[in-house]
Order: sequence, then C-alpha cells, then structure tokens
Amino acid sequence: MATRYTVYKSDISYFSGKLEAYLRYKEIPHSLVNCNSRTVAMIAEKTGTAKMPAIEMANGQWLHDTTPMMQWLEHHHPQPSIMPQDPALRFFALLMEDYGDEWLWRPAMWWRWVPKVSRITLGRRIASTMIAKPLAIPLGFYFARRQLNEWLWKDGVDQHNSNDVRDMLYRELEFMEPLFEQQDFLLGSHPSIADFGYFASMFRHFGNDPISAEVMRREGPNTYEWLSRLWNIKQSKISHDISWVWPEADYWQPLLQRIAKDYLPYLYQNAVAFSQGKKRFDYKGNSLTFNGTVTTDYRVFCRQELQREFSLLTKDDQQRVEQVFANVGGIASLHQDGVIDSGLTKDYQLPVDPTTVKAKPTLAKRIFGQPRN
Ligand SMILES: N[C@@H](CCC(=O)N[C@@H](CS)C(=O)NCC(=O)O)C(=O)O
Repeated sequence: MATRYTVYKSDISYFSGKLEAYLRYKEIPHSLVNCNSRTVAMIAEKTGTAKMPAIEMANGQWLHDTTPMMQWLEHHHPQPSIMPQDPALRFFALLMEDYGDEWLWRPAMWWRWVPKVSRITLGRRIASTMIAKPLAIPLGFYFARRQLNEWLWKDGVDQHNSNDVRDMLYRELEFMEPLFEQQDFLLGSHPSIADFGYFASMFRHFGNDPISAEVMRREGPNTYEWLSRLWNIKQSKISHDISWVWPEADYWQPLLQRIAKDYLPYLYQNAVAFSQGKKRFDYKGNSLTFNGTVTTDYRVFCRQELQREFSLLTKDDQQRVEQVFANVGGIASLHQDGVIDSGLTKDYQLPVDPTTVKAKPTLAKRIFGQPRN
C-alpha cells in the first residue's frame, strides 16, 4: 500500500535505527527501502546530502537529517509528544539528543571498526548491501579502512587515547544502568527525543556489533532491555499519561559533567576553529583530548541550534537549565563568543524541494558517500 512517507534506510546505520524507532513508536505509516549505492546517489540528488536515512514524501518533497526531520514529523504528528512539555526539560532533552547523536559517534566507530572481527564482519555486510557480490569483498575492506581512518586515526584518536574512546561506552552504561532500574525511559515514563538520540549508537552499533553486543549483554543488561523496549513500544498500546523526571538523581552527575566539560567545550572549540578557517584543531576537554581532530561545519550548526533553542527559553527556564549543571561547573561554553554561524541553516530547513537543491554532490561523493555528518 502506498504511504505518505518512503524511508530510505539501512539496517546497520546509526541514524536509520534512530528514525525507524521513532516512526514505529508513533505508528506513523511508512514504507521502507533498503539503501544501495544507487539509492544513496538518488538521495544526494534530491537532498544535496549523500546520507541516510532520508524520507521521500508522496508530494515529491524530501526530509533529511534525523534531528530536523523528527522535529518536522513531531509538528505533523504531535501525539504523543516526544518533547517534554516543560520548556527547560525540553531543552535538556534536545541537548541529550545532540550529545547522543554526535558525541557517542566516535566510540560507536571505535567498537565497530577497531576490533578485527567486527571490522571484517561489518565491512563485508555494509558493502554487500551497496554493491554486487564480487565487488563486496574489496569494497568491504576499503570501507572499513575508510571508516577507521576518517573517524578515528585521522580524527584525533591515537594510541594514547584509543582506550579512552573505547571506555566511553562503559561511562554511558554506568549512567544508564542505575537509571533504567528506576524508570523505563531516559526522562521518565515515555520515550523522549533524548531516548532516540541515544538509540542511534546504542541500537545499531553497541547493541548489534559482534564485540560490543556482548559487552552490552554482560555490563548493560538494563540498557540492553531498554533497546528492545524502545524498538517495540507503540503509542496506541500505552497510556498517554506521561510523567517526566527531572535529571537530579546522583547517577546523572557524571553525564552532566561530560556534557558540560567535554561535549559543549568541543562544540565551542570546533566552532572557533571553523570561524578561523582551520581544517583541524586540537581539542582539549576535561576527560579527553583529540589532537588534530577535523573541524565539522555540521557540528557548528548543532551548536547554533542549541543556542537558538536556549534563547527561546524564558529567563526563569534558562536559570533552571543552568541550575541542572551547577554542580559540574555550568554550561558557559554553550554561550562563549556568542553565535558562530555555520552557514548551514538553510540546508536543513525542511521539507526540501528537490528542484531547488543547488549544490549537487560530486560523482565521488555520490558513489563513496559524504564522510562528515
Ligand atoms: N546528521 C545526520 C547524519 C546521517 C549519517 O551520518 N548517516 C550515515 C549512516 S548512519 C551515512 O549515511 N553515511 C554515509 C557515508 O558515510 O558514506 C542525521 O542525523 O541523519
């Protein structure tokens, strides 16, 4: 049956799992198409970005990038909302989504591509979804190498901090395990945008890839259970009486510290490097250091969006957000040097009318993808 939304996705993709879990929970009718090299090239033509997931709508317009995409879908399918009603908690949920999306990407890359068994398995699996069989073996090796270099060895990870990146998974489990003893979802009784942000790395990578999946089963059984819970929950089968929980229990503190002292300083330092036209910069955070990490315009845009959301809060609500981070030194780096413009705001305004997409990706990008997200 034709549906309004055709979702182009892959079952191994970080961001596809995030979007699909959302559509399943909200019971938004959609049809699924597995991506191959031809569909990725088509997504690039239509949206300007060679990334999955993407949604083609029955009226010919497109949606891309899970963060604006889910905001757009929330607007058109509001009930039950995945955004907490309290504006301060809503902001906090968006911040958690962004942290989950962007900061957990690196350890997700580590666990998928550093252990050899995982690297060979996933390289082959991804390549065989993209290309005909005889080429899948060499392409699998090429792709695994590309990911290792692009996201780890040429992006500030080296023998000194490689284990710290690996351990980022354990740090998250130390936070999530006690939390899921108390409640079903990250911010209370129902899934919020924060759950979907975390789901990207946790479901398709940590919970799926051969080596990390065993770590999850052994060290993170509550988190492992939450993966199934979120994947299987249907809004029509549960009460819409939502209770949200403010992040004040003790187990939140280390996470709040990572957001305030590692992630937000990263977004700030990345934005400064971008404004200075630097292709790389030396990142220094509280618990991690990445020398020569690649400057990413998309993450300048992420920071800009968080600043925009924060500026829409009343002074009172801004103070309530600041208060959450008071014990870990505050979130000054979100505001430091004000707004640094990524120049990308227009590219992420949805829906996209493909006839207006100007910057068509190059042939190489259409075939081999666009590494930066
Ligand atoms: N910020 C984007 C990121 C999308 C993204 O990075 N998708 C990955 C798969 S999870 C991709 O398509 N990569 C293609 C490539 O690296 O060639 C979102 O939220 O949708």
